[in-house]
Amino acid sequence: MNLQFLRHSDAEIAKFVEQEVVRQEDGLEMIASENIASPEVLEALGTPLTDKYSEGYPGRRYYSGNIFIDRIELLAIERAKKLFAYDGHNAAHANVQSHSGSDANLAAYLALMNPGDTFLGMRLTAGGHLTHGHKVSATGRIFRAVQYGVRRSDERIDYDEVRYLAHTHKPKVIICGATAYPRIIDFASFAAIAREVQAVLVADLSHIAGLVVAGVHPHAFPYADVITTTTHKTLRGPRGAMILCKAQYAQAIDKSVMPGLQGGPLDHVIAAKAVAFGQAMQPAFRDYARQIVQNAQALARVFASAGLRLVTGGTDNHLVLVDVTPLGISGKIAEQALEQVGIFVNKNTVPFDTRKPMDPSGIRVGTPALTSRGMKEDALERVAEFIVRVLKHLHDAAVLESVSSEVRALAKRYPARPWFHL
Ligand code: DSN
Repeated sequence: MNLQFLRHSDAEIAKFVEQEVVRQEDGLEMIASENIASPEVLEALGTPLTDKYSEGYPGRRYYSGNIFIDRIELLAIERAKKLFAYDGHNAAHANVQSHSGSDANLAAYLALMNPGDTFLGMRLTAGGHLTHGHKVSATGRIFRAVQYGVRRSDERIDYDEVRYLAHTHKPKVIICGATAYPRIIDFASFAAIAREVQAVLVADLSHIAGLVVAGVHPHAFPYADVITTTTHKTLRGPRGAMILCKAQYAQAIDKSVMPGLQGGPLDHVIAAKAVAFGQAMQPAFRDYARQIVQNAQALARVFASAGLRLVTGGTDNHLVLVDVTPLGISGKIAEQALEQVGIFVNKNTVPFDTRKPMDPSGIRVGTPALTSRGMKEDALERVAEFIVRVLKHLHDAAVLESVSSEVRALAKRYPARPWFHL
């Protein structure tokens, strides 16, 4: 794989693409929502499928010439249903056309609610997502969003609060799932609450889908009525999303995605999703997912023994959320210092944060991409030590320089894309 045509005819873009590839190769990508797609996924993305229009669904298109596109989408659907099988039963329905997680969530809401209806979602500052009802998101403007959070005492989801809010506000939908929550999500408790108030339960698995299908995190089916997920995070596919649901919601979900929200699907992305679903069904993917969690726990151990404050005290999944304010710094300062040495994390609010989202109290540190590079606990312990050294010696140029060269040396030992030739 290389850039032979691009380099020749559009040197400006080619140069920046090359620089970005080198940045990723030389650095340590620890943004919890990022990963490294396989060469097969990238190949599928780079095919002439991008040129095709195929509004509609397999067998029911608004354009001709979709015989092979239909087969690809049907394969993607069948694989998605099998990948999310629970208890020996495939998922009843899959829609693989959503362009992004935000689109998928909006499509699910529009299928299940009318504008003005009430739903319950997790507060962004507690670890939720914008589309779980934040007031600046369309989801918080179109619908009446009521937000739940975590307990002050242990920073874990407050199921008593969820139950109280559900009984008080009688939502049509309850959405669970998070972007910055390091613990297991108890889908059974959410489902029990949803049943008590006759709400539909949507589980947004975007961050943990790879862990769920590998059996490393409890499955959301059969508890959730609808699952939304991106395909590029722990699932390690192309940028995009999908929706799975019980049979009774299938028609409404499909209509909501197209024509409700989208026109033509991205057929090259759907092909790449199918490839990634096939890869995620291989036994090696289970080992990969298990290693993601073991690596995050290795990070957490080193952080904790260095005295850092971890939200909830540790992790059960792919990420660690660190409150850096006890070190006398903010999340933004920590993010910038780590970027300087080639470690990429993101500043993040912590529960009950009193600081602003653009300069919050924490950083979110994830292991999916480094695990894709083949790193195991020993490597992650070293990475954790790098992070601790940087955070504790922010103004010591010698320390930063030495960590920076150690980062590059470690990155070299674990190539991100040995098959990508510049
Ligand atoms: N941007 C994703 C994340 O980083 O969690 C969610 O939208």
